[in-house]
Amino acid sequence: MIDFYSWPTPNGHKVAIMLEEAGLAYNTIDIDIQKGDQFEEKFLAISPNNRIPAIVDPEGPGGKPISIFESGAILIYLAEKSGKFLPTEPHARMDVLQWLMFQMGNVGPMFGQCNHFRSYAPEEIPYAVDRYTKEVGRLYGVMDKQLGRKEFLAGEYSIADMATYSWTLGYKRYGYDMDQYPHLKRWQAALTARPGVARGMELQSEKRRTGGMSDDAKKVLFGDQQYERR
Ligand SMILES: N[C@@H](CCC(=O)N[C@@H](CS)C(=O)NCC(=O)O)C(=O)O
Repeated sequence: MIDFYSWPTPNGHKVAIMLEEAGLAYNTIDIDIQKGDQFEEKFLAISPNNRIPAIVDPEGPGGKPISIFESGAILIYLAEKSGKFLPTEPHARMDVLQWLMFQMGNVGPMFGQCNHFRSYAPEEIPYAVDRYTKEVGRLYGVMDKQLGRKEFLAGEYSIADMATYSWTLGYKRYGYDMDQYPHLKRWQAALTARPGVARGMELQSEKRRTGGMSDDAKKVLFGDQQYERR
C-alpha cells in the first residue's frame, strides 16, 4: 500500500484527488507543516526540499520500493502505475504534460506568492501585491481561454486538471470573481461534481486551519528555522 505524506493544502489535494480518482490503496501520514514536521529527519529522507506531498510505494517499478517528492512527479508516477489520466498516445500525452508543467511552474508558484504577499507578509509591499495579483489574473485568463476551447485543460480529463483545480478555488483571496472567467467557472463546477475530487478534497479536512494563521505557524513556515534546520 502507498504511504501518502501530506497536509490539506493545494499541493496535497492534487495527489489526494489522484489517489481517489485512480482507486489506488493508500495510507495517509500527517505532516503538520505548521508545527514543523516537514523538518524531521525521517521526512527529509524522502522529501529533501521539506515540502509536502511525498509518497513511498513499497511496490515500485520492478517490485522495488520507491519514494517520490514533488507533486507533478508523483502525479505522473501514479498515472503510469494505474494506467489512468495520462494518455500513452504521444500528442495527447504531451498535451497533459505541458498543462501539468504550466501548473507546476506558473499557477503554484505565482498563486502561492500572491497569497503570501496579500495575506501573510509582515508589512504591506504594494509592488509585490500588485505584481502577483496581476500575474494570478493573467494565469486565470490563460486557463479560461484554453477551457473555452477544450472541455478540460488538455482535452480529456487528466492529472493536469487534478493538479490545477484546488489552486484556482481561492479566487476571493486573490481579489477575483469567477464570473470574470466563465469557462474556468464551468470547469471548476465539473470537477467539484466528481466524487473522486470530493473525496480527495475531504481527506485530512478536519485538520484544515479555520481562521488566520498563528504567529507560531508563521515562524515555522516563513521564519529562519527553515534555513537552519537542514
Ligand atoms: N513544488 C512542490 C511544492 C510543494 C509545497 O510548496 N508544499 C507546501 C504546502 S502547499 C509545503 O510543504 N510547505 C512547507 C514549508 O514551506 O516548509 C510540489 O508541487 O510538490
